[in-house]
Amino acid sequence: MNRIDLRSDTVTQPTPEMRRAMAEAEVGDDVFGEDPTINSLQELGANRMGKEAALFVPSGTMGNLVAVLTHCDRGDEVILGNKSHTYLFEAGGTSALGGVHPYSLPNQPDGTLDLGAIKDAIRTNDDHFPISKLVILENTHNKCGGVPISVSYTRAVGDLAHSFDLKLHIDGARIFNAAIALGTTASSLAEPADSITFCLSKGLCAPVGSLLCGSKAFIIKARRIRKQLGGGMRQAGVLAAAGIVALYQMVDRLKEDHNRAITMAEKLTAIHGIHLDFGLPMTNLIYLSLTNKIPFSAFQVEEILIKEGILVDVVSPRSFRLATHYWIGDKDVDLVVKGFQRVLEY
Ligand code: TLP
Repeated sequence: MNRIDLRSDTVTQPTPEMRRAMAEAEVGDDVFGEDPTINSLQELGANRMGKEAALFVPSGTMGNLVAVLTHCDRGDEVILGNKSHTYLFEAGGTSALGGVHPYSLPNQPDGTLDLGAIKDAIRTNDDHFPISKLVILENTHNKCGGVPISVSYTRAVGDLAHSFDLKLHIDGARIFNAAIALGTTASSLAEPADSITFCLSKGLCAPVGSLLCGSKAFIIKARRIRKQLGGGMRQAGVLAAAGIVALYQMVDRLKEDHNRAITMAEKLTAIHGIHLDFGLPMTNLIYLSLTNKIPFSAFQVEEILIKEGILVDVVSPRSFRLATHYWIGDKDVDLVVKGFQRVLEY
């Protein structure tokens, strides 16, 4: 790769080991449950999350959608954060396709939802109301700066939800980043949840796919819903093979992405006119804004950086998100800092 692509960790390309494993993968028809590589990946993924079973889905978005449609019927309600990916960036799929009503609560700066607000949002039994069925948490929380959500908070939400007969789903697209940042395991973060989605195709570098994990009964139902959505794949073991490599080889090294994000953020914040929106990053996502001393918009800065081969994600007219990942090395960190310096310290 000769450009420095910080737009997302979704841009990561498969490693040489993944490409080899893909070429050599044993495959079968997964709609018949006969793809041995998918079956191995599902077993491995379920194991990593401490759940009974898992389902390979093409994307994190489909994983979350299948989870909501498995937990909820039409007219039910899901309680979730107003900055969550499911609420903001999944094209309203849960309401469009499932008739599931969203009850959004403000995400706190640390990515959490206030426990009292969750309790207040749970509906009483009244014909006027939708039926509260599900709470969704996101870990790490993308729009709250990639912040990891603790085991104790997750447990408190799980206990609250379960005491009212609701379920808890975690959008754990970056759950391994959270686990590494908190010095814990993904399975302890997933333990209070009835279901969790995690992505293989972000920091873990696999080209495609996510796993939805939960109880055996939940996954049997989820499998039928994936089929309804057209997500039943055939010889997709070629994709799952990369996911297996991802789980064995790419998890522990996420620490390097976090360290590079901190270094990059420290150097960027020393540049006149840059403000870190959430302080130093705790994982691999850096959010930064231009102070009002800078006469350019984020779009103008983006355009100049593109000419230098640096790609950033503009998230508002004055701010950016930069994601570090496997394909961003120490030299790239320096080049990015120099790029911003050249543009802003003109
Ligand atoms: N997030 C993407 C964009 O859609 C914003 C990104 O670049 O970060 N949950 C979370 C927390 C996510 O950040 C994403 C992707 C998803 C789910 C959806 O995953 P995919 O892209 O596989 O559908």
